[in-house]
Amino acid sequence: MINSYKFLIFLPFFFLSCNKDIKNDMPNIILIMTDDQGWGQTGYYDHPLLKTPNLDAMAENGLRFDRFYAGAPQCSPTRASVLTGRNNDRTGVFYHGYPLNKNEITLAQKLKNIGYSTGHFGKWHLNGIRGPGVPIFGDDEYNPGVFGFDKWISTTNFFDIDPVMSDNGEFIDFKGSSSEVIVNEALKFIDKNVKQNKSFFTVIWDGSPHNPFESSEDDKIGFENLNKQSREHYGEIVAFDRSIGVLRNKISELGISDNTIIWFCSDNGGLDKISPSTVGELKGFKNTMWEGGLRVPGIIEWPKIIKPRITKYPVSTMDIFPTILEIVGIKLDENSNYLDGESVVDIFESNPETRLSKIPFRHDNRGALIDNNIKLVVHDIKNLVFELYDLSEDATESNDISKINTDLFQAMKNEFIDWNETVNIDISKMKIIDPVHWRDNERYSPFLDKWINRKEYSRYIKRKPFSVLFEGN
Ligand SMILES: [Ca+2]
Repeated sequence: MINSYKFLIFLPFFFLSCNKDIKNDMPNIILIMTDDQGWGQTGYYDHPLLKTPNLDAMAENGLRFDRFYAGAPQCSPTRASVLTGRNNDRTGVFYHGYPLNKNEITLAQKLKNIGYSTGHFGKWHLNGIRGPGVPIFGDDEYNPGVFGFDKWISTTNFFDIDPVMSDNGEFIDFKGSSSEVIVNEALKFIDKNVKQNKSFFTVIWDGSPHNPFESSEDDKIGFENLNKQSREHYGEIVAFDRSIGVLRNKISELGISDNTIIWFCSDNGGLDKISPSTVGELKGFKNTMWEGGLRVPGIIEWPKIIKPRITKYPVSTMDIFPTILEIVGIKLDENSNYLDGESVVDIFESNPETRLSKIPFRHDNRGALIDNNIKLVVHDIKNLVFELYDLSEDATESNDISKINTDLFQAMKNEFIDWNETVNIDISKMKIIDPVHWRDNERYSPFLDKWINRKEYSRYIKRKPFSVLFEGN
């Protein structure tokens, strides 16, 4: 056990040291993430109804990942994996709403340390608060500022039309579609940094197309024959796509496109009960370890380095942290936290056949381990219930090959069990903080009268303050 843990520890550093020549003079970096957009929900995958001209243009101008994985099949856990390069359970974010452990070192902190201006815009969901998004207090001990963001206009969770958001602690009522609001605010931040000749790191975490589903009449054109919730949900993706156009146009207008990295993905797989299917032909939906729960749209655009291409190389949100550190020349050392992801800088300019390290997942007592086309699915970690699939021949995960590939199955199981033990060790060292709903947090009491008529809040405010039975994630 100890030996394998050591091996795992040193693996990422080996890969980080491989590629030196791509090191760049502090490119601008923009990370964009949608909330609950499934793998099948883009125009570039020939969706039967949805058109996403702006995502399509981005894909045509960048590297399109056809096997991009959210670090977990759920929102907060994946967000933790983006900021840390680590499996969510290691960071204390076991389920939606859990706060990010304060011992984590985030990408924002790393980039701020070398002179980047850092900003977060939109859904945060790493501060231990559940329920539909409310603005975050300036002295919240888990706010984006605590984790390295200089500027933040953020909510605790998803947000919709005319959101109330927190501008570094000041509560502000905004007007307009949620995607438009955060992109416009992010662009003010970007514009200011460009004028000051400062490199920026901008995180835009959208609240669309998460429920409640609500979109404008214009954005629902073409979806007339869908049921109401599908129509509104798809309309939200149209609005999000338009915001991508606004963002890319402004970046171009500012003359910084060439050396600006824009990395887009979704935070978990698509939703069931929406039609047409949110996951294309994949199996499973959000909250499952099937491909439909984990695989999401992903694109990176960086004209200076990346020539337009499509890749089937498997990449996950846990790779974002080490990839960006390599790009900006930050080295990890023995005091760094163990990473579950690795730098994928190599695939920007070449097309490796296989990925050397495996991609591990663990969430809610379930897991997965992906070794290129081979996928171990862990249905129950405590009771060791495993299956094995070959995605190259079985994209819908219908044919469990564990009984006919017993050696491979055993090796994958052993590797998962060893890795899982390293996560248990990290968890045993931390203080676990359970999330609470804002309705049950007395700091929000003074705002309840003012917010009682807001559609997204009213049903929570009208009930008595005790733990809710249902909230989104
Ligand atoms: Ca989500």
